[in-house]
Amino acid sequence: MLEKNKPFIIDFESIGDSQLGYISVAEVQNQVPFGIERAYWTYYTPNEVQRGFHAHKELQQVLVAVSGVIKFKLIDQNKNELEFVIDNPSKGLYIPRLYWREISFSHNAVLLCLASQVYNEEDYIRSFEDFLLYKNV
Ligand code: T46
Repeated sequence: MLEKNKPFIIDFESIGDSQLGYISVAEVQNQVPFGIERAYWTYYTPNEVQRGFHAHKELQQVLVAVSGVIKFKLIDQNKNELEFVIDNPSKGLYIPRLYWREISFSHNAVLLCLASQVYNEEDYIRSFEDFLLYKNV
């Protein structure tokens, strides 16, 4: 059973070789610990810009740096900080619900997000103070 309370790095299988290139696959239950309702991706984020600065009340995600290097600072409601770097398309980062995230990108980064729910602005907590006070029910 995959642990769903803490962020972790997923090592996707790389099928192929350096002469042909590779395929990696994300399947629900094998690598992704939720049903995927939606996929979206961000790109062309300038080097000096950080994204995120929010938490999700319910949304779980697996994030893949399809290209480039992406750095995450994740903070839980007890203010514990974790840092992750995804720098290879064969790796993913699982983020459970209720983690504040701050994200920086290399110039060529494309961030693919596999999400457990459809987009809902009501699911966002965009103030860090509100995040710390949010009652996890
Ligand atoms: C996350 C990190 C890793 C939409 O209109 N539709 C959508 O489907 C989405 C995802 C966003 N938006 C709007 C909402 C905001 O006005 O696009 C704007 C930027 O979205 P967001 O604040 O979610 O962007 P990021 O890059 O800070 O966060 C994204 C994911 O959306 C978010 O869930 O955790 O990547």
